[in-house]
Amino acid sequence: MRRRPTLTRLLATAALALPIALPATPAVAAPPAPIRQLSDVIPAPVETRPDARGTFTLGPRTVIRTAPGSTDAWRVGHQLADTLRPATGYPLPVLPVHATPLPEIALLLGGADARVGQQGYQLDVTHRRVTIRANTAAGLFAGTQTLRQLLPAAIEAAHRQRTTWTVPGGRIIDHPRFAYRGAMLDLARHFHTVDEITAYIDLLSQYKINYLHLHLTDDQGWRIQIDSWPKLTTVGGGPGTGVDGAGPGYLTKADYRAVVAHAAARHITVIPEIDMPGHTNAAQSTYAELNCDGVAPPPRTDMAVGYSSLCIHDELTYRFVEDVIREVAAITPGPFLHIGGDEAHATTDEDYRTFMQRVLPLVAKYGKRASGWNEITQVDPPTDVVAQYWGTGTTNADLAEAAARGNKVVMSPANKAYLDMKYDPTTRLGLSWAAYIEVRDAYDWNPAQRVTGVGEQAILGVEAPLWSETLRTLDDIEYMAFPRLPAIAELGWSTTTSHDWESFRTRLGAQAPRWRLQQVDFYPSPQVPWT
Ligand code: TNX
Repeated sequence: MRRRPTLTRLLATAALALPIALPATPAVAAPPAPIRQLSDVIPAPVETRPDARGTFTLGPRTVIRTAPGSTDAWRVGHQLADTLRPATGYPLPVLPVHATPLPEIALLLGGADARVGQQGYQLDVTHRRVTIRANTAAGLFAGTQTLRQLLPAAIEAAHRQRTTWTVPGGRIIDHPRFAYRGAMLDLARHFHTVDEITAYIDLLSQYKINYLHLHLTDDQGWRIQIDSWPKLTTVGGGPGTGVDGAGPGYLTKADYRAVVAHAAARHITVIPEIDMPGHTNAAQSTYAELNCDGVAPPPRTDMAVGYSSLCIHDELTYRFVEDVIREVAAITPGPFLHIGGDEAHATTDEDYRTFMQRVLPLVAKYGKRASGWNEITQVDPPTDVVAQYWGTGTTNADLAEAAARGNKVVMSPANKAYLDMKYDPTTRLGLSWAAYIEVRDAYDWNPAQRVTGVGEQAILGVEAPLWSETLRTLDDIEYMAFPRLPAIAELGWSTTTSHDWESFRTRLGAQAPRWRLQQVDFYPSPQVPWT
Protein backbone atom coordinates (compact mmCIF):
# COMPACT_ATOMS: atom_id res chain seq x y z
CA MET A 1 0.00 0.00 0.00
CA ARG A 2 1.33 3.43 -0.97
CA ARG A 3 1.55 5.84 1.94
CA ARG A 4 0.02 9.15 1.13
CA PRO A 5 1.79 12.24 2.52
CA THR A 6 -0.15 13.67 5.44
CA LEU A 7 -1.01 17.33 5.56
CA THR A 8 1.21 17.71 8.63
CA ARG A 9 4.16 16.31 6.73
CA LEU A 10 3.50 18.57 3.75
CA LEU A 11 3.32 21.60 6.02
CA ALA A 12 6.54 20.63 7.80
CA THR A 13 8.28 20.38 4.41
CA ALA A 14 6.87 23.75 3.43
CA ALA A 15 8.07 25.28 6.71
CA LEU A 16 11.64 24.28 5.93
CA ALA A 17 11.42 25.97 2.56
CA LEU A 18 9.78 29.14 3.79
CA PRO A 19 11.61 32.04 5.44
CA ILE A 20 8.87 32.52 8.01
CA ALA A 21 7.99 30.06 10.76
CA LEU A 22 4.60 28.41 10.67
CA PRO A 23 2.63 28.05 13.89
CA ALA A 24 3.51 24.85 15.72
CA THR A 25 -0.03 23.58 15.36
CA PRO A 26 -0.91 23.41 11.69
CA ALA A 27 -4.26 24.83 10.73
CA VAL A 28 -5.80 21.42 10.16
CA ALA A 29 -9.08 20.54 11.73
CA ALA A 30 -8.38 18.19 14.62
CA PRO A 31 -10.24 14.90 14.44
CA PRO A 32 -13.56 15.38 16.22
CA ALA A 33 -13.50 14.53 19.90
CA PRO A 34 -15.18 11.20 20.58
CA ILE A 35 -18.85 11.90 20.74
CA ARG A 36 -19.62 8.50 22.08
CA GLN A 37 -20.20 8.31 25.81
CA LEU A 38 -19.85 5.34 28.11
CA SER A 39 -23.62 5.27 28.42
CA ASP A 40 -24.27 5.10 24.63
CA VAL A 41 -24.85 1.36 24.83
CA ILE A 42 -27.85 -0.95 24.33
CA PRO A 43 -28.87 -2.42 26.73
CA ALA A 44 -28.20 0.56 29.00
CA PRO A 45 -25.49 -0.34 31.54
CA VAL A 46 -26.31 -0.26 35.25
CA GLU A 47 -23.63 2.25 36.22
CA THR A 48 -21.28 4.43 34.16
CA ARG A 49 -18.62 6.77 35.54
CA PRO A 50 -17.04 8.68 32.65
CA ASP A 51 -13.48 9.95 32.97
CA ALA A 52 -12.61 12.38 30.21
CA ARG A 53 -8.85 11.94 30.81
CA GLY A 54 -8.98 8.24 30.13
CA THR A 55 -9.68 7.89 26.41
CA PHE A 56 -8.10 4.69 25.07
CA THR A 57 -7.04 4.44 21.47
CA LEU A 58 -6.85 1.05 19.82
CA GLY A 59 -3.69 1.01 17.73
CA PRO A 60 -1.43 -1.22 15.68
CA ARG A 61 0.52 -2.24 18.83
CA THR A 62 -2.53 -3.09 20.94
CA VAL A 63 -2.58 -6.62 22.32
CA ILE A 64 -5.42 -8.61 23.87
CA ARG A 65 -4.47 -10.34 27.10
CA THR A 66 -6.57 -12.98 28.78
CA ALA A 67 -6.66 -14.67 32.15
CA PRO A 68 -4.02 -17.39 32.16
CA GLY A 69 -5.29 -20.94 32.40
CA SER A 70 -8.81 -20.15 31.29
CA THR A 71 -9.64 -21.49 27.86
CA ASP A 72 -13.03 -19.76 28.16
CA ALA A 73 -11.43 -16.35 28.61
CA TRP A 74 -8.90 -17.14 25.88
CA ARG A 75 -11.76 -17.96 23.57
CA VAL A 76 -13.53 -14.67 24.33
CA GLY A 77 -10.22 -12.93 23.61
CA HIS A 78 -9.98 -14.57 20.21
CA GLN A 79 -13.59 -13.73 19.40
CA LEU A 80 -12.90 -10.11 20.31
CA ALA A 81 -9.79 -10.10 18.11
CA ASP A 82 -11.80 -11.59 15.23
CA THR A 83 -14.39 -8.84 15.66
CA LEU A 84 -11.87 -6.01 15.77
CA ARG A 85 -9.37 -7.09 13.08
CA PRO A 86 -11.26 -6.60 9.80
CA ALA A 87 -12.03 -2.90 10.27
CA THR A 88 -8.81 -1.93 12.10
CA GLY A 89 -6.41 -4.07 10.11
CA TYR A 90 -4.37 -4.47 13.34
CA PRO A 91 -2.85 -7.83 14.31
CA LEU A 92 -4.29 -7.77 17.88
CA PRO A 93 -2.45 -10.86 19.12
CA VAL A 94 -4.08 -12.72 22.01
CA LEU A 95 -1.53 -13.35 24.77
CA PRO A 96 -1.53 -14.60 28.35
CA VAL A 97 -1.66 -11.85 30.95
CA HIS A 98 1.54 -10.45 32.39
CA ALA A 99 2.80 -6.96 33.01
CA THR A 100 3.45 -5.16 29.76
CA PRO A 101 4.15 -1.66 28.61
CA LEU A 102 2.06 -2.27 25.50
CA PRO A 103 -1.42 -0.81 25.16
CA GLU A 104 -3.78 -3.64 25.90
CA ILE A 105 -7.28 -4.93 26.27
CA ALA A 106 -7.21 -7.27 29.25
CA LEU A 107 -9.93 -9.88 29.89
CA LEU A 108 -9.67 -11.05 33.50
CA LEU A 109 -11.63 -13.54 35.56
CA GLY A 110 -12.25 -12.31 39.11
CA GLY A 111 -11.54 -9.00 40.76
CA ALA A 112 -14.72 -7.31 39.56
CA ASP A 113 -17.17 -5.35 41.68
CA ALA A 114 -19.27 -7.80 43.72
CA ARG A 115 -22.47 -6.68 41.98
CA VAL A 116 -21.54 -8.12 38.58
CA GLY A 117 -22.59 -11.66 39.60
CA GLN A 118 -22.56 -14.52 37.11
CA GLN A 119 -23.48 -12.64 33.94
CA GLY A 120 -22.20 -9.11 34.48
CA TYR A 121 -18.83 -7.41 34.08
CA GLN A 122 -16.79 -4.40 35.05
CA LEU A 123 -15.18 -2.39 32.25
CA ASP A 124 -12.39 0.10 32.97
CA VAL A 125 -11.04 2.35 30.26
CA THR A 126 -7.88 4.36 30.85
CA HIS A 127 -5.42 5.98 28.49
CA ARG A 128 -3.22 2.85 28.67
CA ARG A 129 -5.64 -0.03 28.74
CA VAL A 130 -9.12 -1.42 28.63
CA THR A 131 -9.79 -3.97 31.37
CA ILE A 132 -12.84 -6.20 31.45
CA ARG A 133 -13.30 -8.15 34.66
CA ALA A 134 -16.00 -10.77 35.25
CA ASN A 135 -16.63 -13.94 37.22
CA THR A 136 -17.50 -16.01 34.15
CA ALA A 137 -16.70 -16.19 30.46
CA ALA A 138 -20.31 -15.15 29.82
CA GLY A 139 -19.64 -11.96 31.76
CA LEU A 140 -16.44 -11.31 29.82
CA PHE A 141 -18.31 -11.87 26.57
CA ALA A 142 -21.00 -9.39 27.63
CA GLY A 143 -18.25 -6.88 28.41
CA THR A 144 -16.73 -7.31 24.95
CA GLN A 145 -20.11 -6.59 23.36
CA THR A 146 -20.23 -3.33 25.33
CA LEU A 147 -16.68 -2.49 24.22
CA ARG A 148 -17.70 -3.10 20.62
CA GLN A 149 -20.48 -0.52 20.90
CA LEU A 150 -18.10 1.99 22.53
CA LEU A 151 -15.81 1.89 19.49
CA PRO A 152 -16.71 3.90 16.38
CA ALA A 153 -19.46 2.32 14.27
CA ALA A 154 -16.88 1.70 11.55
CA ILE A 155 -15.63 -1.21 13.68
CA GLU A 156 -18.45 -3.27 12.11
CA ALA A 157 -17.02 -2.86 8.60
CA ALA A 158 -15.78 -5.98 6.86
CA HIS A 159 -12.80 -4.11 5.40
CA ARG A 160 -10.16 -1.80 6.73
CA GLN A 161 -11.40 1.68 7.67
CA ARG A 162 -9.33 4.81 8.28
CA THR A 163 -10.47 6.28 11.54
CA THR A 164 -9.24 6.77 15.09
CA TRP A 165 -10.36 3.85 17.19
CA THR A 166 -11.12 5.60 20.47
CA VAL A 167 -12.96 4.24 23.47
CA PRO A 168 -14.34 6.81 25.98
CA GLY A 169 -12.62 6.65 29.38
CA GLY A 170 -14.14 5.66 32.70
CA ARG A 171 -15.79 2.71 34.41
CA ILE A 172 -18.88 0.64 33.73
CA ILE A 173 -20.35 -1.77 36.25
CA ASP A 174 -23.04 -3.82 34.61
CA HIS A 175 -25.23 -6.83 35.28
CA PRO A 176 -28.66 -8.02 34.11
CA ARG A 177 -31.99 -7.37 35.78
CA PHE A 178 -33.24 -10.80 34.65
CA ALA A 179 -31.26 -14.03 34.25
CA TYR A 180 -33.20 -14.93 31.09
CA ARG A 181 -33.24 -12.74 28.00
CA GLY A 182 -34.62 -14.71 25.10
CA ALA A 183 -35.49 -14.62 21.44
CA MET A 184 -37.61 -17.22 19.64
CA LEU A 185 -37.50 -18.21 16.01
CA ASP A 186 -40.26 -20.26 14.36
CA LEU A 187 -38.78 -22.82 11.96
CA ALA A 188 -42.08 -24.62 11.44
CA ARG A 189 -44.16 -22.14 9.41
CA HIS A 190 -41.18 -21.40 7.20
CA PHE A 191 -37.97 -23.28 7.68
CA HIS A 192 -34.80 -21.21 8.23
CA THR A 193 -31.41 -22.66 7.40
CA VAL A 194 -28.43 -23.08 9.71
CA ASP A 195 -26.78 -20.07 8.06
CA GLU A 196 -29.85 -17.92 8.70
CA ILE A 197 -30.17 -19.08 12.30
CA THR A 198 -26.49 -18.50 13.05
CA ALA A 199 -26.63 -15.04 11.43
CA TYR A 200 -29.53 -14.23 13.74
CA ILE A 201 -27.59 -15.57 16.72
CA ASP A 202 -24.72 -13.21 15.87
CA LEU A 203 -27.09 -10.25 15.97
CA LEU A 204 -28.77 -11.40 19.20
CA SER A 205 -25.47 -11.81 20.99
CA GLN A 206 -24.62 -8.12 20.46
CA TYR A 207 -27.55 -7.19 22.69
CA LYS A 208 -26.78 -9.65 25.51
CA ILE A 209 -29.59 -12.08 24.62
CA ASN A 210 -28.71 -15.39 26.30
CA TYR A 211 -31.46 -17.83 25.24
CA LEU A 212 -32.59 -18.83 21.76
CA HIS A 213 -35.89 -20.72 21.73
CA LEU A 214 -36.44 -22.69 18.50
CA HIS A 215 -40.06 -23.48 17.65
CA LEU A 216 -39.29 -26.73 15.83
CA THR A 217 -42.68 -28.31 15.15
CA ASP A 218 -46.15 -27.15 14.28
CA ASP A 219 -49.14 -27.98 12.10
CA GLN A 220 -47.34 -26.89 8.92
CA GLY A 221 -44.01 -28.60 9.40
CA TRP A 222 -41.68 -30.76 11.52
CA ARG A 223 -38.11 -29.43 11.49
CA ILE A 224 -35.93 -31.65 13.67
CA GLN A 225 -34.59 -35.10 12.83
CA ILE A 226 -35.97 -37.87 15.06
CA ASP A 227 -34.30 -41.20 14.25
CA SER A 228 -37.06 -43.38 15.69
CA TRP A 229 -39.73 -41.61 13.60
CA PRO A 230 -37.77 -40.82 10.43
CA LYS A 231 -40.66 -39.67 8.24
CA LEU A 232 -41.31 -36.71 10.55
CA THR A 233 -38.67 -34.76 8.66
CA THR A 234 -38.65 -36.36 5.21
CA VAL A 235 -42.44 -36.10 4.96
CA GLY A 236 -43.47 -33.73 7.78
CA GLY A 237 -40.64 -31.35 6.90
CA GLY A 238 -40.38 -32.33 3.25
CA PRO A 239 -41.30 -30.63 -0.01
CA GLY A 240 -44.55 -28.70 0.09
CA THR A 241 -44.50 -28.08 3.86
CA GLY A 242 -44.74 -24.72 5.58
CA VAL A 243 -47.24 -21.95 5.05
CA ASP A 244 -48.42 -22.02 1.41
CA GLY A 245 -46.10 -25.00 0.97
CA ALA A 246 -43.25 -22.52 0.67
CA GLY A 247 -41.16 -23.37 3.72
CA PRO A 248 -39.80 -26.92 3.44
CA GLY A 249 -36.67 -28.13 5.20
CA TYR A 250 -35.43 -29.44 8.51
CA LEU A 251 -32.43 -29.57 10.79
CA THR A 252 -30.52 -32.82 10.90
CA LYS A 253 -29.11 -33.63 14.31
CA ALA A 254 -25.72 -32.46 13.01
CA ASP A 255 -27.31 -29.17 11.91
CA TYR A 256 -28.95 -28.74 15.29
CA ARG A 257 -25.66 -29.45 17.07
CA ALA A 258 -23.96 -26.85 14.87
CA VAL A 259 -26.58 -24.28 15.84
CA VAL A 260 -26.22 -25.18 19.52
CA ALA A 261 -22.42 -24.85 19.31
CA HIS A 262 -22.56 -21.54 17.45
CA ALA A 263 -24.95 -20.20 20.08
CA ALA A 264 -22.89 -21.57 22.99
CA ALA A 265 -19.77 -19.84 21.68
CA ARG A 266 -21.75 -16.60 22.06
CA HIS A 267 -23.04 -17.60 25.50
CA ILE A 268 -26.53 -18.28 24.20
CA THR A 269 -28.39 -21.42 25.31
CA VAL A 270 -30.71 -23.11 22.82
CA ILE A 271 -34.18 -24.19 24.01
CA PRO A 272 -35.89 -26.64 21.65
CA GLU A 273 -39.68 -26.55 21.50
CA ILE A 274 -41.78 -29.53 20.50
CA ASP A 275 -45.32 -28.17 20.53
CA MET A 276 -48.00 -30.56 21.90
CA PRO A 277 -50.70 -31.80 22.31
CA GLY A 278 -51.99 -29.32 19.68
CA HIS A 279 -50.08 -27.80 16.75
CA THR A 280 -49.27 -31.37 15.71
CA ASN A 281 -50.77 -31.78 12.25
CA ALA A 282 -47.38 -32.26 10.56
CA ALA A 283 -46.71 -35.32 12.74
CA GLN A 284 -50.26 -36.64 12.50
CA SER A 285 -50.45 -36.29 8.73
CA THR A 286 -47.14 -38.15 8.48
CA TYR A 287 -47.99 -41.05 10.83
CA ALA A 288 -51.61 -42.23 10.65
CA GLU A 289 -51.19 -44.18 13.90
CA LEU A 290 -50.87 -40.91 15.84
CA ASN A 291 -54.58 -40.23 15.17
CA CYS A 292 -57.42 -41.63 17.30
CA ASP A 293 -59.21 -42.89 14.17
CA GLY A 294 -56.01 -44.20 12.60
CA VAL A 295 -56.53 -42.00 9.57
CA ALA A 296 -53.89 -39.47 8.60
CA PRO A 297 -55.34 -36.01 7.99
CA PRO A 298 -54.10 -34.13 4.92
CA PRO A 299 -51.04 -31.93 5.35
CA ARG A 300 -51.94 -28.31 6.14
CA THR A 301 -50.27 -25.23 4.74
CA ASP A 302 -52.78 -22.60 5.88
CA MET A 303 -52.40 -20.42 8.97
CA ALA A 304 -55.31 -21.76 11.04
CA VAL A 305 -54.60 -22.79 14.64
CA GLY A 306 -56.24 -24.98 17.24
CA TYR A 307 -57.60 -27.86 15.14
CA SER A 308 -55.07 -30.65 15.82
CA SER A 309 -54.59 -32.84 18.88
CA LEU A 310 -52.55 -35.91 19.65
CA CYS A 311 -54.65 -38.88 20.76
CA ILE A 312 -54.66 -38.52 24.54
CA HIS A 313 -55.90 -42.02 25.47
CA ASP A 314 -53.61 -44.05 23.21
CA GLU A 315 -50.40 -45.47 24.64
CA LEU A 316 -48.68 -45.06 21.29
CA THR A 317 -48.93 -41.28 21.77
CA TYR A 318 -46.74 -41.52 24.84
CA ARG A 319 -44.24 -43.81 23.13
CA PHE A 320 -44.00 -41.19 20.37
CA VAL A 321 -43.68 -38.30 22.80
CA GLU A 322 -41.07 -40.12 24.89
CA ASP A 323 -39.02 -40.99 21.81
CA VAL A 324 -39.05 -37.37 20.69
CA ILE A 325 -38.24 -35.96 24.13
CA ARG A 326 -35.44 -38.49 24.63
CA GLU A 327 -33.82 -37.76 21.28
CA VAL A 328 -34.16 -33.98 21.53
CA ALA A 329 -32.92 -33.93 25.14
CA ALA A 330 -29.89 -35.97 24.10
CA ILE A 331 -28.71 -33.30 21.65
CA THR A 332 -29.56 -30.35 23.90
CA PRO A 333 -26.94 -29.37 26.47
CA GLY A 334 -29.08 -26.54 27.92
CA PRO A 335 -31.37 -27.12 30.91
CA PHE A 336 -34.74 -26.37 29.25
CA LEU A 337 -37.04 -28.32 26.95
CA HIS A 338 -40.18 -26.45 25.85
CA ILE A 339 -43.30 -28.57 25.29
CA GLY A 340 -45.56 -25.87 23.86
CA GLY A 341 -49.05 -26.55 25.17
CA ASP A 342 -50.63 -23.50 23.54
CA GLU A 343 -53.96 -23.25 21.75
CA ALA A 344 -54.90 -26.91 22.30
CA HIS A 345 -58.50 -26.12 21.35
CA ALA A 346 -59.08 -29.60 19.93
CA THR A 347 -58.16 -31.20 23.29
CA THR A 348 -60.65 -31.10 26.18
CA ASP A 349 -59.46 -29.49 29.42
CA GLU A 350 -59.54 -32.87 31.12
CA ASP A 351 -57.53 -34.50 28.34
CA TYR A 352 -55.06 -31.61 28.37
CA ARG A 353 -54.46 -32.22 32.07
CA THR A 354 -54.10 -35.97 31.54
CA PHE A 355 -51.61 -35.38 28.75
CA MET A 356 -49.47 -32.87 30.63
CA GLN A 357 -49.42 -35.01 33.76
CA ARG A 358 -47.93 -37.82 31.71
CA VAL A 359 -45.56 -35.73 29.65
CA LEU A 360 -44.08 -33.36 32.26
CA PRO A 361 -42.41 -36.26 34.11
CA LEU A 362 -40.93 -37.46 30.80
CA VAL A 363 -39.11 -34.16 30.41
CA ALA A 364 -37.69 -34.58 33.90
CA LYS A 365 -36.83 -38.24 33.17
CA TYR A 366 -34.46 -37.08 30.42
CA GLY A 367 -32.84 -34.52 32.67
CA LYS A 368 -34.54 -31.39 31.44
CA ARG A 369 -36.61 -28.65 33.02
CA ALA A 370 -39.91 -28.17 31.19
CA SER A 371 -41.18 -24.88 29.92
CA GLY A 372 -44.48 -24.29 28.17
CA TRP A 373 -46.77 -21.53 26.96
CA ASN A 374 -48.89 -20.08 29.76
CA GLU A 375 -51.79 -22.51 29.16
CA ILE A 376 -49.62 -25.06 30.97
CA THR A 377 -50.41 -23.32 34.27
CA GLN A 378 -53.96 -24.73 33.98
CA VAL A 379 -52.66 -28.12 35.12
CA ASP A 380 -50.89 -26.79 38.27
CA PRO A 381 -47.51 -27.99 37.05
CA PRO A 382 -44.60 -28.68 39.43
CA THR A 383 -42.94 -25.43 40.49
CA ASP A 384 -39.81 -25.97 38.42
CA VAL A 385 -41.89 -25.67 35.23
CA VAL A 386 -41.47 -22.31 33.51
CA ALA A 387 -44.55 -20.66 32.01
CA GLN A 388 -44.17 -18.35 29.03
CA TYR A 389 -46.88 -15.68 29.02
CA TRP A 390 -48.05 -14.73 25.54
CA GLY A 391 -51.41 -13.14 26.33
CA THR A 392 -52.36 -9.57 25.57
CA GLY A 393 -54.22 -8.84 28.80
CA THR A 394 -53.05 -7.73 32.21
CA THR A 395 -54.80 -10.44 34.21
CA ASN A 396 -54.47 -14.20 34.07
CA ALA A 397 -55.66 -16.08 37.15
CA ASP A 398 -53.90 -19.38 36.33
CA LEU A 399 -50.61 -17.61 35.75
CA ALA A 400 -50.91 -15.54 38.93
CA GLU A 401 -51.69 -18.69 40.94
CA ALA A 402 -48.72 -20.50 39.44
CA ALA A 403 -46.49 -17.53 40.26
CA ALA A 404 -47.79 -17.59 43.83
CA ARG A 405 -46.93 -21.29 44.07
CA GLY A 406 -43.40 -20.56 42.86
CA ASN A 407 -43.41 -21.20 39.10
CA LYS A 408 -41.19 -18.81 37.17
CA VAL A 409 -42.55 -16.83 34.26
CA VAL A 410 -41.00 -15.67 31.00
CA MET A 411 -42.79 -12.58 29.72
CA SER A 412 -43.66 -12.46 26.01
CA PRO A 413 -46.92 -10.49 25.86
CA ALA A 414 -48.02 -10.71 22.24
CA ASN A 415 -49.01 -7.05 22.02
CA LYS A 416 -45.57 -5.91 23.22
CA ALA A 417 -42.93 -8.55 22.60
CA TYR A 418 -44.10 -10.36 19.45
CA LEU A 419 -41.69 -9.48 16.69
CA ASP A 420 -44.03 -10.88 14.04
CA MET A 421 -46.63 -8.16 14.67
CA LYS A 422 -46.67 -5.40 12.05
CA TYR A 423 -45.23 -2.04 13.06
CA ASP A 424 -48.24 -0.27 11.56
CA PRO A 425 -50.94 -1.08 8.99
CA THR A 426 -48.53 -0.46 6.11
CA THR A 427 -45.92 -3.04 7.17
CA ARG A 428 -45.51 -5.50 4.30
CA LEU A 429 -44.68 -8.48 6.53
CA GLY A 430 -46.16 -9.84 9.71
CA LEU A 431 -49.55 -10.27 11.34
CA SER A 432 -51.67 -7.92 13.40
CA TRP A 433 -53.98 -10.06 15.53
CA ALA A 434 -52.43 -8.90 18.81
CA ALA A 435 -51.51 -5.31 17.94
CA TYR A 436 -49.50 -3.03 15.74
CA ILE A 437 -46.24 -2.70 17.62
CA GLU A 438 -44.14 0.37 16.93
CA VAL A 439 -40.74 0.65 18.58
CA ARG A 440 -42.05 2.67 21.48
CA ASP A 441 -44.78 0.09 22.16
CA ALA A 442 -42.14 -2.64 22.29
CA TYR A 443 -40.04 -0.59 24.71
CA ASP A 444 -42.54 1.12 27.02
CA TRP A 445 -43.71 -1.61 29.37
CA ASN A 446 -42.44 -3.22 32.52
CA PRO A 447 -42.24 -7.05 32.57
CA ALA A 448 -42.81 -7.06 36.35
CA GLN A 449 -45.93 -4.90 36.11
CA ARG A 450 -47.60 -6.51 33.14
CA VAL A 451 -49.80 -9.16 34.74
CA THR A 452 -51.47 -8.70 38.11
CA GLY A 453 -49.90 -11.00 40.69
CA VAL A 454 -46.82 -11.73 38.56
CA GLY A 455 -44.17 -9.44 40.02
CA GLU A 456 -40.40 -9.11 39.86
CA GLN A 457 -39.77 -12.20 42.01
CA ALA A 458 -41.81 -14.46 39.73
CA ILE A 459 -40.14 -13.33 36.55
CA LEU A 460 -37.30 -15.32 35.08
CA GLY A 461 -37.02 -12.92 32.19
CA VAL A 462 -38.36 -11.74 28.86
CA GLU A 463 -38.46 -13.23 25.39
CA ALA A 464 -39.19 -11.81 21.95
CA PRO A 465 -40.86 -14.48 19.78
CA LEU A 466 -40.65 -14.27 16.00
CA TRP A 467 -43.33 -16.39 14.31
CA SER A 468 -42.67 -17.11 10.65
CA GLU A 469 -46.03 -17.38 8.92
CA THR A 470 -45.09 -14.43 6.68
CA LEU A 471 -41.31 -14.59 6.90
CA ARG A 472 -39.06 -16.42 4.47
CA THR A 473 -35.63 -14.85 4.25
CA LEU A 474 -33.04 -13.55 6.68
CA ASP A 475 -33.90 -10.05 5.46
CA ASP A 476 -37.49 -10.68 6.54
CA ILE A 477 -36.30 -11.82 9.97
CA GLU A 478 -34.06 -8.77 10.35
CA TYR A 479 -36.77 -6.35 9.26
CA MET A 480 -39.15 -7.56 11.97
CA ALA A 481 -36.52 -7.97 14.71
CA PHE A 482 -34.73 -4.68 14.18
CA PRO A 483 -35.16 -2.34 15.87
CA ARG A 484 -37.61 -4.01 18.29
CA LEU A 485 -35.35 -6.84 19.46
CA PRO A 486 -32.91 -4.37 21.09
CA ALA A 487 -35.91 -2.84 22.92
CA ILE A 488 -36.83 -6.20 24.45
CA ALA A 489 -33.16 -6.90 25.17
CA GLU A 490 -32.97 -3.66 27.15
CA LEU A 491 -36.12 -4.53 29.12
CA GLY A 492 -34.47 -7.81 30.06
CA TRP A 493 -31.08 -6.41 31.03
CA SER A 494 -31.35 -2.81 32.22
CA THR A 495 -32.74 -1.46 35.49
CA THR A 496 -36.11 0.26 35.62
CA THR A 497 -34.36 3.41 36.87
CA SER A 498 -32.60 3.79 33.50
CA HIS A 499 -35.81 3.17 31.54
CA ASP A 500 -36.27 6.26 29.40
CA TRP A 501 -37.74 6.40 25.92
CA GLU A 502 -35.87 9.58 24.90
CA SER A 503 -32.55 8.07 25.90
CA PHE A 504 -33.38 4.75 24.28
CA ARG A 505 -34.47 6.15 20.95
CA THR A 506 -31.33 8.29 20.73
CA ARG A 507 -29.10 5.30 21.50
CA LEU A 508 -31.11 3.18 19.07
CA GLY A 509 -30.71 5.74 16.31
CA ALA A 510 -26.95 5.59 16.79
CA GLN A 511 -26.98 1.84 16.08
CA ALA A 512 -28.03 2.40 12.47
CA PRO A 513 -24.52 2.92 11.04
CA ARG A 514 -23.52 -0.39 12.62
CA TRP A 515 -26.53 -2.20 11.13
CA ARG A 516 -25.83 -0.71 7.71
CA LEU A 517 -22.27 -2.03 7.84
CA GLN A 518 -23.55 -5.43 9.02
CA GLN A 519 -26.15 -5.29 6.26
CA VAL A 520 -29.01 -5.67 8.69
CA ASP A 521 -32.25 -4.89 6.88
CA PHE A 522 -33.87 -2.88 9.70
CA TYR A 523 -37.18 -1.00 9.73
CA PRO A 524 -36.41 2.74 9.76
CA SER A 525 -39.09 3.67 12.28
CA PRO A 526 -40.17 7.34 12.15
CA GLN A 527 -40.05 7.31 15.95
CA VAL A 528 -36.27 7.06 16.00
CA PRO A 529 -33.67 9.76 15.15
CA TRP A 530 -31.50 7.60 12.88
CA THR A 531 -27.93 8.69 12.34
C1 TNX B 1 -50.16 -17.45 18.24
S1 TNX B 1 -48.40 -17.44 20.48
C2 TNX B 1 -49.48 -18.66 18.32
C3 TNX B 1 -48.69 -19.11 17.18
C4 TNX B 1 -48.80 -18.17 16.02
C5 TNX B 1 -48.74 -16.75 16.50
C6 TNX B 1 -48.71 -15.73 15.41
C7 TNX B 1 -48.69 -18.87 20.51
C8 TNX B 1 -48.25 -19.55 21.69
N1 TNX B 1 -49.34 -19.39 19.47
O1 TNX B 1 -49.11 -20.40 16.83
O2 TNX B 1 -47.73 -18.43 15.17
O3 TNX B 1 -49.85 -16.52 17.31
O4 TNX B 1 -48.55 -14.45 15.89
